[in-house]
Amino acid sequence: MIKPRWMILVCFSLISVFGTGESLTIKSSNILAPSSAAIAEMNKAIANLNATFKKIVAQRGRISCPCNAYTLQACNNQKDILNRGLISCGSQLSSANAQRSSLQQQVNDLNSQLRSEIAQRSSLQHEVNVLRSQCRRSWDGGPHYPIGWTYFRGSIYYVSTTTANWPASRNYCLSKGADLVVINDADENNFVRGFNRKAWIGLYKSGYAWRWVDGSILSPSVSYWAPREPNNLRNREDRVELKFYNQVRSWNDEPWTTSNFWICEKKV
Ligand code: MAN
Ligand code: CA
Repeated sequence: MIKPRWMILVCFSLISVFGTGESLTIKSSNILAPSSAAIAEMNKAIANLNATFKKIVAQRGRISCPCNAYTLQACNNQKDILNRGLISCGSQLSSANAQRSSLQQQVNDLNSQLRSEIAQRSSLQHEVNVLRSQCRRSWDGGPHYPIGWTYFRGSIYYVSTTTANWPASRNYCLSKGADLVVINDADENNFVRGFNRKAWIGLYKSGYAWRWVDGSILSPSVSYWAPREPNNLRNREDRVELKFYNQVRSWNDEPWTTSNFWICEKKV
């Protein structure tokens, strides 16, 4: 029979060591979705530790205390083992909890980074949409020209990729609703020189005058003959080519039969 005095003594010391037997509690309510896999792992580990803690507490509860002078030492030994188990379990729990808080912090940081990146992406998407609609507007509303034709000051221009005599060149332009280029001023002359081709222009001999294909007579103040041109070599030069395209005074008279590149102009 156990004497009540021993019973009280043993139970008192167990309670003083283990407290009232409450296990550590883990708060899991503040984990935000989406929680990372790492946090899920941590929660599992913490749940395991909690279970172990409870198991030890339950074990402690099952210690009967048939304590008498002979069994007290054994009882104390068991109590010490459980005590150490609880201490180690508790410290593992608190380190696991700390680790989980740090992971939670990382998840929070990543979440806020994600939110800011989502916001940034939607603002960029908006910018893309604005630019797209601007492009579409200018494409739909703005003029668009056939490939190979270049816009300059109210006309589009085409420089050939093959060569032909003057009338064949002109026919090509006419077939495109254009004509050989009529050069009205220095800027236009400079523009066509920029094609860097020895090419037919829309200027021809008409009686004693030089006439443009639009019917106008060449104005001496807007002519860009090369030095010593037109020279009507062998008395058979009746058409005009842009010959020295590297210099402002670039024109030369040539026989119509010469094979040249050519430049068309079409008003738009
Ligand atoms: C060639 C032809 C002529 C031109 C002279 C200039 O003979 O292109 O039309 O006048 O060169 O040297
Ligand atoms: Ca000449």
